[in-house]
Amino acid sequence: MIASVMLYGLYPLSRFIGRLAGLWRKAPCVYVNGKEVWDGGGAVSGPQQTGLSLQWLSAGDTDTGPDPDHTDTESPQGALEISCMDTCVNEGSADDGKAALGLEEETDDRDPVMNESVFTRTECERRSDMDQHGCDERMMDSPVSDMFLGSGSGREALVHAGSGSAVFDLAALLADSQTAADPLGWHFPSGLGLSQTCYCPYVQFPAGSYYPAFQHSDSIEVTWRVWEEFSESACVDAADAFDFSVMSYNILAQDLLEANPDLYTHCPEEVLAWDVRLRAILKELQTWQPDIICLQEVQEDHFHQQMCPVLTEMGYSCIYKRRTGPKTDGCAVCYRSERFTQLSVRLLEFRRPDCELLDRDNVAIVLLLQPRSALSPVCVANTHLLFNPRRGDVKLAQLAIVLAEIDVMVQNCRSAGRRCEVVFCGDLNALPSSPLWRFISSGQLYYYGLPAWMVSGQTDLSHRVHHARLFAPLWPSSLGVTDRCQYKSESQTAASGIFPVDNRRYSHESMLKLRYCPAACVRPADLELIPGVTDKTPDPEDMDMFSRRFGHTLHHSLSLTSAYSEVRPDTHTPAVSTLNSDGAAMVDYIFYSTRRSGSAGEEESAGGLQMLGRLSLLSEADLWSMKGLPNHTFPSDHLSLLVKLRLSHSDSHRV
Ligand code: KL2
Repeated sequence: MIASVMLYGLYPLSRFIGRLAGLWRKAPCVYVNGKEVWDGGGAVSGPQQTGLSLQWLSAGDTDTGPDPDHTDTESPQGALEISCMDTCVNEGSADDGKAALGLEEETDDRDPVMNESVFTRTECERRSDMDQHGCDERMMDSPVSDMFLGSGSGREALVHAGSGSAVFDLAALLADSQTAADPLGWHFPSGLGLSQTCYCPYVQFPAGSYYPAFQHSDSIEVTWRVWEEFSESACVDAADAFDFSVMSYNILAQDLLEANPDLYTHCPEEVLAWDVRLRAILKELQTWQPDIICLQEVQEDHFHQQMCPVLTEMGYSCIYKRRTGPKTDGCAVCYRSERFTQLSVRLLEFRRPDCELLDRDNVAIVLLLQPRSALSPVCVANTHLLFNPRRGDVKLAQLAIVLAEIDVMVQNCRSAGRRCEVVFCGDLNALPSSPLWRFISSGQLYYYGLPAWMVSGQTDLSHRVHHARLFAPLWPSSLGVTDRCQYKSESQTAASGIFPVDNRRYSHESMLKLRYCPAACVRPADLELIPGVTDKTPDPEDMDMFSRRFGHTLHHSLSLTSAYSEVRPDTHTPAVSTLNSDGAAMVDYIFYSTRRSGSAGEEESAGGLQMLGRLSLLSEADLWSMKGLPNHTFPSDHLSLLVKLRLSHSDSHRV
């Protein structure tokens, strides 16, 4: 009897009280490697998604794209060792390479998070296993870290101190930096931000249950960014194609970060330190090794002293263009020299002293790259357009200059009888579906009367009484760029403009432009009223016809598609590429030459690039569940964009 009372009465009661006490002690939340990060939002997955980035890594050096048979689901660490040895090591044995790349599991005795208050001993069981393997295997005393902190002795520091040959030791630095920056147990098994280990401290049965509570200590994996494959849409055999990857990444210049501290009040101080961010950025580049890297907000001194030497050692050739004016950052394009040669390059400054509209300091790089194993060149453009949400007029003019420069490269190729595909990357400071975005995607924009703030869609200023609006011409003809976003030919330059060509006679075209220009449509206050003549207001339909004819529509003739869509295809939540205290948005893009559709017969000669895959973006909720950007995983206030594109050889000779 007493035994029955104890079994059916006291035991459940004691479990119930115990569970209540447990709940009081600790809220049910998820820890990622020692940090409370996840409250139910975000993408949670099993290890199968890890395989996607492994496919990427293992296929990185070939032209054949990810191996569809590669379904390696072994432990992520082991898998990464294999794939990185394949892709990263140029010199030395595979073992040397593994060590040099710093891919051993890591540990750090200085970890402040590794204490009993965060993890119970049971919860840490798996982690301790990992740590034991990783202890002391990482490369120590990297001389490069000195250089990264600005006190090193330059390029020599990049060479591994102990090795006979001058083996580049970026990885030792990365291993060292990883452990210095990250808490014990934190690991990136297959790429930055991918498949981190999470610990779920409690899985509870409903209160009052007779069943004993699970003290569940298994880890789960949170895959923040997944590799999305589109290779099934590939129209061409891998053997008949040149596959290459492109990254666009605004890495947040440290000077800008420090100039706008209000944007980063949500961030713990340690994630804002440049040396920590630099290491994470380099680690990310090292992980993916894109064939072409387009960076924005690259601080000049950081680039020349720290990033360029490392990227050069990684096999990249780099081009840098600093902004004009006092701001210290700019754009960079780096390409893997073993895959491309450079045919030409243009460094663009948007500030034009003779043009009142173009008075901002943004820049762009446009270059023509020749793939080593393909016939036709690829034009790569990279820019960071003006931020100011009110100045859509300036953004459009800056964009038109980039498009005109791309057009020159494409036309030059055409006149040499070759096709030229285009990849246009950048932080455009404009939202998807904004007029600016639609202009790039559709090739035309009817802008007459459009409020300038509306162009980029960044803010809603409709409550304002006065709006600066867009009227023709958007920029003066002296800029030499037509409303088709092409440079004027000599004869066009001479014939254009409202002013007389020969200083004696107005051309018919000029007179028509005067008649229908906005100024001509404003009724003078003292205009004498003549019935049927001066009381007539222009017919909107007429206006529309004449606006279209006389330059109220902007065109371009490049056929471009955005690699990223507005919503995440899996969750249908808006995808964002940047987040700070002011909010989140998608402002970064990779546009690529569209494969023009036609009948089945025409398809083969349609040209264009095909997207084989891309690294997914995240939603705003995902990012806030990681405490916003930058965070311990993502070192900038932007996410990197990464796509894999296919250029087919069979199109190369077609123009
Ligand atoms: O939106 V950006 O961040 O593409 O990540 O581009 C600009 C802004 C960058 C270069 O000018 O500096 C940031 N409020 C918020 N962000 C600003 C501001 C501002 N007033 N000014 C510059 N930036």
